[in-house]
Amino acid sequence: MTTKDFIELDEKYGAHNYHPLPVVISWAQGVKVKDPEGKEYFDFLSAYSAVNQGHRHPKIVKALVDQAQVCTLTSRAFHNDRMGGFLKRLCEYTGYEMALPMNTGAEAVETAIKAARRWGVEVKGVENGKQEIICVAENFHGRTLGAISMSSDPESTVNYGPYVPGFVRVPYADIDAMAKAVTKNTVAILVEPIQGEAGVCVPYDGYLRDIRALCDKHNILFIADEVQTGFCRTGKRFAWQHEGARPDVMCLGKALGGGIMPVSAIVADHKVMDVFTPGTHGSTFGGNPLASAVAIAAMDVLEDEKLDEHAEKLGKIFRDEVAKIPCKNMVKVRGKGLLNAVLFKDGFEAWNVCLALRDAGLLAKQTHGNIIRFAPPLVITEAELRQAIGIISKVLSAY
Ligand code: IF1
Repeated sequence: MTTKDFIELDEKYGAHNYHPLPVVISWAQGVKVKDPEGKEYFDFLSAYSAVNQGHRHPKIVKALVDQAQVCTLTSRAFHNDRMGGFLKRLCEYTGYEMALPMNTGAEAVETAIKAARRWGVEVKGVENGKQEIICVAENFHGRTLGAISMSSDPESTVNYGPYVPGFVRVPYADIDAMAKAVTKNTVAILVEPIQGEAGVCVPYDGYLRDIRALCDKHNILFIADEVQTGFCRTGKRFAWQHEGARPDVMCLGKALGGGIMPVSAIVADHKVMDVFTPGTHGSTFGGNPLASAVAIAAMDVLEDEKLDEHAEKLGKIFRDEVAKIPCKNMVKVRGKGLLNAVLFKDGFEAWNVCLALRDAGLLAKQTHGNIIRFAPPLVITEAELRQAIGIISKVLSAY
């Protein structure tokens, strides 16, 4: 079967809830992918940062295969001999006391919302049903009803009402608006340290520290959605570390599964996590032995290969070099570590650039029409990065 045949199959039998770039990936290794015709591409999306460790990292594949031959799923009705080691590793890696494992990023966000609402009643003393969570405009926290009820994006919310109440949305990176939105019923403030879907929006330096201070002042939980920014993507293990503003709860996902399994979690200290008691939350697949084994290997790779420092160093090279490209429609390149985006003039059709990049051997995806996100696997070498920048330069110069 050819690329055309595979795309037709998707179109015919799959719900049309996506508009993917017309390319089919049938093989992947490290920073490279191939289509059914054998054409090779640099992967500059990394499954939205779920493949930070590179495609099919041998250590993570080995962990998967070894565990698959022993025990894969138990449910939480019984203990298994892998989950505890995974949660201990995750707590040590993140610097939190406890973790609650789920599967997808959206579930981690839901878990954090539930934790905050319960904490609000049981610890802060807010009346049940009155809890408020402050979120910010142009957020992206997933596709569940809870997550889209925070969203300001018409595409992901239209006709899905009634929405979940209890969210108060304020403008992005506006600490005064955030402070004004605080009431006695505010239980949490939820933000992405760098907004991904919004087009890799980096807030002013000090934004997270300001949120931390606001939360401390009013006894509010600071929840950071690090699903996309976490696990070395921005040049630190977690993006909040750029500002030293430690959240009370982190939502984690994507690269926690090493590009192989959906694995997510929230981490927090006892004071929050102890609100969960038997029967109050859970998931059939959360903490399963296969996911646990994979996640341990995923964190080992990030640490052993120092992918935080590597992302920091290569990100600087990327932004410096791309900023030099003579492209008259390019406004700027922004980002942190290896989470970057090129912003084009208003009304510019970045989709066409993505098609041209594809033809030139590099896969990237536009967001908001005029922004292209560039986020290669963090295992990319400097030589590979420079080669990829060459492709980007050649294509962008023509626009
Ligand atoms: C899609 C974006 C990225 C996330 C943050 C939670 C989740 C995500 C900060 C939910 C998911 C996705 C999902 C994917 C596109 C993608 C995305 F463009 F929409 F914003 F990465 F940039 N918090 N991000 O970024 O995680 O439940 O999907 O595991 O098509 O929905 P999930």
